[in-house]
Amino acid sequence: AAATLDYMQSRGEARKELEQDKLFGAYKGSNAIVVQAEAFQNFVVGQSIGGQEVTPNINKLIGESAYFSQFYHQTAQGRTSDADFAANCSMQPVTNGSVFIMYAQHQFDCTPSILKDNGYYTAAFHAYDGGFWNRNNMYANMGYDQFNSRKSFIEDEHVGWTVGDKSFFTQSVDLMAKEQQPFYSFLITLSSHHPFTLPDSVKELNTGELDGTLMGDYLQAVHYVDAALGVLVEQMKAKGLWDNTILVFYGDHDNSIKEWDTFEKFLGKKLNKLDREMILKQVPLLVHLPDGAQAGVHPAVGGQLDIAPTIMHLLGISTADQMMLGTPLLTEKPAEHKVIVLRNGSYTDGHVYYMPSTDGLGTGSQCLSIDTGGVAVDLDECRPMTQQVHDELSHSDLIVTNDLIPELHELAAT
Ligand code: GP9
Repeated sequence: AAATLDYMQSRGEARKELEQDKLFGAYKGSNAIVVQAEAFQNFVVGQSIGGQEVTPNINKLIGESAYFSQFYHQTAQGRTSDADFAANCSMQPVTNGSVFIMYAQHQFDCTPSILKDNGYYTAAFHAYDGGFWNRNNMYANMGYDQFNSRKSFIEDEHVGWTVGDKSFFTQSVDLMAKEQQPFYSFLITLSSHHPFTLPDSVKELNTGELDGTLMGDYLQAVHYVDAALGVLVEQMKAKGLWDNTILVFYGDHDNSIKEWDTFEKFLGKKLNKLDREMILKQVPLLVHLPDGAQAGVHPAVGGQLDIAPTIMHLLGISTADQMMLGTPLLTEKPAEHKVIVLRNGSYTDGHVYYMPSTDGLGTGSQCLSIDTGGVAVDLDECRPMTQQVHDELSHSDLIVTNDLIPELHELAAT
């Protein structure tokens, strides 16, 4: 526990140093709405098919929001629940299983409880059964004041598994507008869940030669979710929430499609090993600030573990003493030597990307250059980061599986 405390305190010191930054507290007292979009991957952003934009609303939002073009999901078997845990608690999920199910009774330092301690009303919104991924129990433990699950929504427009994201967002903003401010709202979409079956009434994309393929259905689904995001923005503006709320939008994980030929047909190019990794591991991150500052493409590397520290940084809430692994992404200058660690042991600094061997013997490990499009480079290019990766994964495993945080807080207080 002492070694883990030392490591976690070093992560807190890294965030503490960044508190000198002019963006620390620049949006103090703002509301925060975080949208976790089901299977929304980065490769679709900015793309078109048959002359039609796949993500017109995101493309427009990039002009007035920070868009992180090299942002990674950090999920494993817990899929959507892993993304939620990583983004709200800034901790690596477990390799096998789901923290939400296996360790829901453990204590973590997560956004809902931290903001609640700072006067925020905190609510989660997900129009599905509250027991799925054990959310009822995990959300109570994370400190949410309210969890709006399926029973809080009218299914006036059924898309895929439940009410469509357009109506989900409209109904969620109606609920938020009645809440005390400042509030923290965490919304999980569902319309773009595999196998991406949308009713014809909501299909607005001409998928051409991909029509009838899983990729065509996926593009149709993300086009609908993008339109729903447009509805969310309009509803926020209509309720007077656009100019006093930080809006965060990110994808949770990949779309499970395995037919690489359909990716190549859509993207119009052959895909090398790095291209495939980037497609599988990158999701978009958009951060709209109340004054529209920081707009444009941010190439600095980031991951889902950085979302909670980023929100706290902007709100001026110190996380120096919180047991979190991430660092804020919106700072005057990007954090130095930042390394994004994925749960399977892959890692990147934004310039090289390390892929562990599948045989576990290290023989097939590869270090690929991102800067030169996937050229394999000497493993020594990646080695400087291995200690950071080992520390992040091993200390996180210990904290998550042993409920160390109460003990670490006690040790830190002595
Ligand atoms: C249902 C949904 C499942 O609540 O979150 O998503 P999944 O984890 O299967 O991607």
